[in-house]
Amino acid sequence: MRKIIHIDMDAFYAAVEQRDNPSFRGKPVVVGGRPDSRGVVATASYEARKLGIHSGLPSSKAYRLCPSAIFFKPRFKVYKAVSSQIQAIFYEYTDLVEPLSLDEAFLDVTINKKNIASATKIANLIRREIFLKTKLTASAGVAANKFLAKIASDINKPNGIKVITPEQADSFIEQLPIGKFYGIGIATEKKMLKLGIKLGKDLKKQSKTELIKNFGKSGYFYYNIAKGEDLRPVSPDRKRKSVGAEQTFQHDIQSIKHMRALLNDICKEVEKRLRKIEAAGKTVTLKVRYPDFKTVTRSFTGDFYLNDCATFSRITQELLKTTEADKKRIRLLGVTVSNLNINQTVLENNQLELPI
Ligand code: DCP
Ligand code: MG
Repeated sequence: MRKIIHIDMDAFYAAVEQRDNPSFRGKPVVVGGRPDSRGVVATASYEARKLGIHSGLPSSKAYRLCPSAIFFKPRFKVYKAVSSQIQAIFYEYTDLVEPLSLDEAFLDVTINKKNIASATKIANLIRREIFLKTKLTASAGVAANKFLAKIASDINKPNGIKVITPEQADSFIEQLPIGKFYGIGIATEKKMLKLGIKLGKDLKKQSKTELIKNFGKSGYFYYNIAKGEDLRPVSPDRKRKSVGAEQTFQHDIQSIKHMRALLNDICKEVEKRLRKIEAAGKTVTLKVRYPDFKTVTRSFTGDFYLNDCATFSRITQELLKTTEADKKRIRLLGVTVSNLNINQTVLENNQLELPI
């Protein structure tokens, strides 16, 4: 049996700002775009969350919800420095560390450098050390796999810990609303609710065949997690080489105008994913698949690091002209950005399909 810990910092960017500006502790703090801009909230302090402010909300709306909130521009350099500090703490216990972003990581402590048998004890030692070194709080989830550990770390946030023992796993999953499942996004949640799958126990009742019929390959994954089974290893040190998004269309696309619009949507998603990991890249690759599954790629490499949708859109529209898009219909479009200006470890999700 494995011992997995998921650690996640509390209100990360906002907590750093409150730490460095003590007069704003205990007050609603928003980090992200200015309230008078078209930007969005990156995160909000727990005081601001009580008023309905959350990540992804337009900053203008956050301002309307709480005009007295203090808005901060993100200081990525500082957040990255804290991230290095907490990672150094993780490595004191194990080399099996898999960061998902600046503020969270999985650790496999089944065998660990300090020979501590209790994963709960390790998680609490790590949380204490994080606080001593950074003056910031973290929450932890402890379980026998990544799926459960990730969900657990959210339960007693902020500054909390939740252990899900193998004995508790079944009843925990049965009562879990489908939207809380790690790996089930909003689009899948909606689809499941339509099918009457509301809680883990409803998912558990589904046969493998039924799930695969409704959700394709992901059906296997849903089938297993409903039973609390997740064999994915904690994979350390995955160097991210590219960021991309692609979409297979329900019907093959014929009109060039329509292709351009879809391409633009995909570029938007690529921009979003790059921003999430604060990356930019010099190479843009367009992938086109025709109805007969023949797949071609076209690339462009520039002199500068790029990270915005408008530029990606312009480049990929040009690249599209060098394919047979005007003669054939198209089954799939994809855009990938590589030659990145970062080399950080992140979750293996760079080619997730877009929700249609
Ligand atoms: N972030 C962002 N845009 C999002 C989500 C998050 O820029 N849509 C940034 C800001 C967060 C950081 O990533 O501080 C970590 O994300 P989390 O989802 O872990 O959120 P927080 O750490 O802010 O809060 P929580 O206490 O819920 O973990
Ligand atoms: Mg966090």
